Amino acid sequence: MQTFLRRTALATVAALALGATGAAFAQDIKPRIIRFGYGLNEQSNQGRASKVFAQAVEKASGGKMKVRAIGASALGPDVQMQQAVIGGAQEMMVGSTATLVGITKEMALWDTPFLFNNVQEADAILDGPIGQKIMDKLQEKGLVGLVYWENGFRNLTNNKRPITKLEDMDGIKLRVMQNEVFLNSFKTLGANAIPLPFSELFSALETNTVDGQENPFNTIVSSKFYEVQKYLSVTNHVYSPWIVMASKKWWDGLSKDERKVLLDAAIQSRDFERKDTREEAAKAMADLKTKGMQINQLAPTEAARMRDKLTKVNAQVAANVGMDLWQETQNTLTKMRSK
Ligand code: TK8
Repeated sequence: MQTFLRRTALATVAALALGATGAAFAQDIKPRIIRFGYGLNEQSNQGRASKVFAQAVEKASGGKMKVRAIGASALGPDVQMQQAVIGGAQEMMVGSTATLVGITKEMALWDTPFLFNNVQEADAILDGPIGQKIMDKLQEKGLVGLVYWENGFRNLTNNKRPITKLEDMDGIKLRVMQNEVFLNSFKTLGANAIPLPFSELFSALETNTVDGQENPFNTIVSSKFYEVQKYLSVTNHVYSPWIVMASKKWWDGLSKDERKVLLDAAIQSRDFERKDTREEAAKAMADLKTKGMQINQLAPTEAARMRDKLTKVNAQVAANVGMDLWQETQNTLTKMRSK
């Protein structure tokens, strides 16, 4: 902040000395710096796509806009970054939609267990009118949603036993995201669900504060959970998006051109990210097996039993997001599936 003020003051003095207008001059010498925070490591799908976003912004703006992508929760875990972005202390971030539910209740739609059967369904709904409608709801809360990235289908890891049936969940101390739907889902399945920020997860696993966690293959690889987890059970129990967001306070002060640069770059990063994530996920199981994890696939009959148990969670989601939105989503999915 100090250096920022000093630099601005210097630029103004220099601009006056040269007879240029302060604003035009400042823009010439001082690129707009955009702090873009994320939670995972630099060596992750999230880190790679953040870099793609930063490069695209820099290129399209001719260097006038510079994105500082800051990973590994160095700017704080998702919940803290969301508050900083709302307040304008941080310009942008990418993070979970699950931790946004306290801000925009409609985001809970994405937490519905077994909502999507495959990534094609996820892309179609997220990038279609339903995804847009939910994203637009953020604006009244001080956030501007740009695009959804793929976090992915979540799977369970733990140190107690392979999860082969519903009953295996019994009493497992399972870290969940800070989100009511996840908390209730896993309580309903019999686990001892404990909400924790992602940034505290590795050490919680390492110290046996929790027995397990659930995240997509990619994150189990990039966050090295295989070092502290023995069993991986492929459940695909829910598809999680990430969302790229900007501070509305800050966004409102940008020019039309600057906004277009950011939105175009966000779309470019999204397309890269989904492809990269899917390629990595396809190789991840073999990779994790080599790294010593014991992997099992949840049988469809057991997935069905879990799904049955979770219908009351679905009712809670429907009530949270509103019946109209819930019904519109179910109808759209039904139509897609009948094709
Ligand atoms: C990273 C998180 C992570 C999410 C979680 O900041 O918390 O488990 O899946 O990707 O957003």
